[in-house]
Amino acid sequence: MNKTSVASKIQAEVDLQDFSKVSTNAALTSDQKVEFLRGMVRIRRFEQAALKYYNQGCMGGFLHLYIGQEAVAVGTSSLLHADDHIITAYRDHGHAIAVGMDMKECMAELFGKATGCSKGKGGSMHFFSPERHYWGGHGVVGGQTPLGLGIAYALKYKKVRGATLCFLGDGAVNQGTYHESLNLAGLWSLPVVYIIENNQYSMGTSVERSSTFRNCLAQRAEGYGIAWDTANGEDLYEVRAKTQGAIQRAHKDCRPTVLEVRTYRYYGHSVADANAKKYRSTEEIERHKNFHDPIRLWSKRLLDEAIVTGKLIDQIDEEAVREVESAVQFASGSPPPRETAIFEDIYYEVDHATQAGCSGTHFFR
Ligand SMILES: Cc1ncc(C[n+]2csc(CCOP(=O)(O)OP(=O)(O)O)c2C)c(N)n1
Repeated sequence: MNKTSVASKIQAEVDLQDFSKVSTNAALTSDQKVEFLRGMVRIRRFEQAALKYYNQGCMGGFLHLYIGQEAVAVGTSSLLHADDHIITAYRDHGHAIAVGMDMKECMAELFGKATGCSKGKGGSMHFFSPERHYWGGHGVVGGQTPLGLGIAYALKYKKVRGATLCFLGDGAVNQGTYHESLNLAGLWSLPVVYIIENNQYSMGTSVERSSTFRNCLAQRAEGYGIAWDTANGEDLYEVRAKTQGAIQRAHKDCRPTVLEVRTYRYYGHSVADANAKKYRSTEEIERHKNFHDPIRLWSKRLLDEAIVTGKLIDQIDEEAVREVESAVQFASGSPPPRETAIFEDIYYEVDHATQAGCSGTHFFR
């Protein structure tokens, strides 16, 4: 091989790595790229305010922050089509805002108010918006994985060309329910995309201490006959390119995918996790903040591409801060749920005394 062809091979490899040139990204307009920045900044500002008011005692329950992972929610949800669905775990604020939920209804939910997206009865871990195909916010680790499978099953059953994006953490990949879901997703060929947000820790346990397949969790999908891939969660272009491939597989071939996105959370597992620095060093956290922050990196990219100015970045930030402030005002001024609301929005079935029931045959056969 002569020198020129080696150089062109290297160049080709470099191009392959440049996800800005993948068609899904190449088609982006400048306005869309700026919107992604706005999307990530809005999530971060929302959560910074959530932390402040949680510490002031304005919220009950837990608060799990998504700060550091914003490119995953914004990148993946920017690709959703009208018939696609999304479901996640308890670290759910970022996905909710990314799918277009109003910050006011989200903040009111954190404040436990009747105007919240779950009428103030769900709290931080249970944001829902069925009209936006956002199926929550689930507190049981891995509990959302069979539910996501069920949504994908419904799409196929109803012959709707859609995909379900089901997010889970690196700790949830060791739950039996996830493996049962993967088995059925592969066996029944369902249009589901399992997105593992590998933020490297499940509570205080690092992924190295809790999982086999240490360098790659997604590879386990092979055993279930499912396609898999990995993405760098600090790079919006890469997240989008890889997610796009998975969504296409769901839409065109009705096949599942497992996509592992490497990311990082800056705060503890929840706000209650005051010992976050016991299981990871300050240097590690600072390194991520300084060199791998998705908002910083995206801002720099847009500056380099001359799509934004420093002034515009500041303006986007100020607007987000103002939006959050008015969401806090709305939430604190809203009424709590009525006492009787505790008996509402509960699913139950009455076991009718029918002949079938009496004969011992299951009524819902
Ligand atoms: C079935 C079940 N077991 C244990 C818990 C307690 N728990 C809550 S979060 C969590 C860690 C999950 O970590 P991971 O899936 O990596 O998600 P991350 O917090 O990193 O987003 C555990 C063990 C739970 N909520 N549900």
